[in-house]
Amino acid sequence: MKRSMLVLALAAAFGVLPIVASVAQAAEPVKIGFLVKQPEEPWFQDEWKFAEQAAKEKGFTLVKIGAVSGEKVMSALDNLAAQQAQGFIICTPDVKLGPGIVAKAKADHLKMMTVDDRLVDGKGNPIESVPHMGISAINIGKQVGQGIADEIKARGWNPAEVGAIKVSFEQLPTAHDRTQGAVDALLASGFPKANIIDAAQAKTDTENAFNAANIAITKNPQFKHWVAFGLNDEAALGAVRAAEGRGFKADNMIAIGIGGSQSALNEFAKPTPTGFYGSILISPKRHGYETSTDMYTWITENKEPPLLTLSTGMLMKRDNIHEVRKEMGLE
Ligand code: FCA
Repeated sequence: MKRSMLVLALAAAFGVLPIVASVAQAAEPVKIGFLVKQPEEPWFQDEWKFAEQAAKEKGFTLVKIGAVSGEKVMSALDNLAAQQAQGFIICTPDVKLGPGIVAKAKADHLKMMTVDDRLVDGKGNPIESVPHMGISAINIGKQVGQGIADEIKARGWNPAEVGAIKVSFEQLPTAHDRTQGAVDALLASGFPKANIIDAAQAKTDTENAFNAANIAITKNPQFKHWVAFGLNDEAALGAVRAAEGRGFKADNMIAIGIGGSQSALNEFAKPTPTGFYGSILISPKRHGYETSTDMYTWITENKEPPLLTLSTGMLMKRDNIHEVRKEMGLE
């Protein structure tokens, strides 16, 4: 403090104030955008919450933006540039926007990082030059499939009488990989391939999963029990609600989601168990806090984040919520 006053006094005395002013400008306040494709989804609210925590700790401004379409993304980036932001983190509404987003970020002089959904180029290959934090989708999918297979066994169900609803969203690579992992684990456990029913959802929310699962159940009256999985908790919940509507309650339904945020916790908090048996808890803390901190370090120290980070998950059920949340650093 004293020293800076001395510098100012000397500067004033020697008439070099303009130089001091430009040095001060060099340490501009840091502003980082955090764009998410589905702001109403609890997972993304958690990511924002942890990004806010990083902002408070490091002293930067976080600009939270719900970017539900390509147009919104593009105008948000111009807006961020106009507000003198230096970088952003994005979970894009469509991974195929990849080349357009990269070009826009460059034109707007914004550093960029992706989270959850990795951008693809014109050929559908991941854009590897953009630092990304995602989940190890195949492995987490396998945890889903294994959890379901174990529970089928524990209940003594005959797999021939069990239908599996695969709520799919093939246009998103991480969704493809997650459900593929679940299928792989189910098949490895001896589950019949013919009993896996594809239920394609039009959007990754509960309502669209409900519609897709409802058709799958109606078309397959031969099954006595059902299991279900999809890319997130919303997908699994949609299938659970559809099954309930057809009379398949907790005794006859085993669904495991992915996420473990408020959608799953609300379901577990219901006094009577539902068909939503479990969720693979993934880390909104790493995805929100770590990405924002990485971006801050990139801006302030010019240290680029690792190009690819994949986070892991743990099976959370009604009876181990607190253990698992503690283990993942959430409690
Ligand atoms: C995707 C899904 C989200 C969440 C995230 C980690 O973006 O759509 O629900 O699972 O990956």
